[in-house]
Order: sequence, then C-alpha cells, then structure tokens
Amino acid sequence: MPSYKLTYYNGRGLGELIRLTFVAAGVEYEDKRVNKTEWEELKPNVAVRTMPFLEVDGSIIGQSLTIARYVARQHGLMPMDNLQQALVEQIVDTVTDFRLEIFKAVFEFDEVRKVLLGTPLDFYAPAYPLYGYNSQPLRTDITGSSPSLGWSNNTSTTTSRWNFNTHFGSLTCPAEVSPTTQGEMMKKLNNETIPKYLDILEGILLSNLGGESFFIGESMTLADICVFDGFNIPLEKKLISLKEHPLLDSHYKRIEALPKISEWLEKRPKSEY
Ligand SMILES: N[C@@H](CCC(=O)N[C@@H](CS)C(=O)NCC(=O)O)C(=O)O
Repeated sequence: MPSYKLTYYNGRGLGELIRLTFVAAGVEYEDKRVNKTEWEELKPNVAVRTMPFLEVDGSIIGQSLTIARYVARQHGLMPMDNLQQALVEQIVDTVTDFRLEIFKAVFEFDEVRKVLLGTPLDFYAPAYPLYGYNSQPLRTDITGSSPSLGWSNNTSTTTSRWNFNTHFGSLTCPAEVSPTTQGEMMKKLNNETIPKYLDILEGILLSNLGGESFFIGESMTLADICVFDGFNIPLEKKLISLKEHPLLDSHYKRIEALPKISEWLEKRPKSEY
C-alpha cells in the first residue's frame, strides 16, 4: 500500500472529507496540519498552489475532491461500474454546489469582494476562518453585544463592520458593510436554497432502496461520506436542520454512528470550521 501524507490547515474545511474517507476506508495516513507560515514555505512544491494536498509515494496531488475521489477509488469507497461511479460523483458535485451557496450567503461574498478589491489579500482570504486558519469569530457586532460568527439566521438591521484587524493583521476595513445584503442572502438561503438542496438529496436517497441505507448501491461510498461532511458544520452551527427530512436525518445519524467514523469524530482535533 502507498504511504499517504495529507497536508492542510488545522481545521475541517476542505480537508475533512479526505480525512473521513481515509477513516471510513480504515487506511493509515499522516494527518499533517500546518499554519499559514508553514504553508507559504510548502506552496512552491504544490503544482496547484492550494491546500489540501496529498503526497503519495513522492507524487503530490492537489484539489480536495480529486484527492477524495482518488482515495475512494483506491480503497473501495467508489463503485467499480462507471455509471454507478457517475451517480456517486453527481452527489459529490451537488453537495459542493450546496456548500458554495451557503458560503456565498454567510460570507456576504460580493460585499467582501468590494472591500478587498485593490488590496494585496488573496481571493480566498475571507474563507480562512471557515477553513480553520483563524478560529476567531469572523464578524464583530459593533454594538458590543456578543460576537456573531456570521452563521446565525440573524437578519437584524444593526450595522456591523468586518473586523479586519482581527483577521487580516494590520489592514483596516475602510467601508461599513450593511447587513442588508447579507440579510437578504440569508433569507433566500433559508427559504429557498437550503430546502431545495435538502429535497434534492432526500429524493436521491429515497430512490435507492427506499432511503433506508446508502445513497448509491448497497454499501457506503464517497457519496455518503460527502453528504455527512457537507452537513456536519452547518448542523453544528444550526444553519440547517434535518427535522423535515427524516431520511437524511437518519442517514446522517447512521454514518455518524459507524464505529470508525464515531471514533474519529471523538478524537479529531476540535476546530470551529
Ligand atoms: N478547489 C480547491 C480549493 C482549494 C483552496 O482554495 N484552498 C485554500 C485553503 S482552504 C488555499 O489553499 N488557498 C490559497 C492559499 O492559502 O495560499 C480544492 O477544493 O482543493
């Protein structure tokens, strides 16, 4: 068996699906967690210049989903049949779309882009807290009440300001960001986007063996792990609820209770995102 070393920030973010895939397959790997400075030193060795990346016997693979699919194919978590494989990948890509929708609303992407325009910060800077690079709350309410993580369903009209000092060192945020845009985006996320994706995923689950087992076929695949991982942080932050989607709810609990997974959930380093 090849030797595997996975490198990522000390958070769940885009690395956790790969970790969970290794765990579910029962395969040993090195779970290397680095800080921003260490990453900058490693970056020139990584062709795609992003984390997570996986070292396999001297080769380096980037792109989290490429890595997760590779690990799944290598270790029995991807069907052999091409069509079944495509059905698994369809779910992986749908969960990715779902995560992106959540990300856009929660991080008020357009507003952030406006603020960052012309600064030397890289495009992904607003995502760092999400991916565990900085575990501080992303937003601070200037009214002085307890800090909001930006994950609540809060549509309040209180003016908030991105606390750039907390997150991006000495840079200050020149603009006040009205919560209105985020309020609107969160409303759409809650009323339309989340129910739409949960309905889609529950429909697919239901179509396989009545929804009582796995997403595709008769055994666990990357699809099951990916749905579990995609729901994990949003559930924890109470951004989504599976109460009205009982099949997804029991699927989540089944995956969570699998001995290898539950052992990992218990022992993995705690992280905000
Ligand atoms: N599509 C890529 C995105 C990877 C990505 O954006 N990673 C971030 C950290 S979560 C990154 O490495 N950003 C550039 C940097 O930190 O230098 C994937 O899924 O792996």
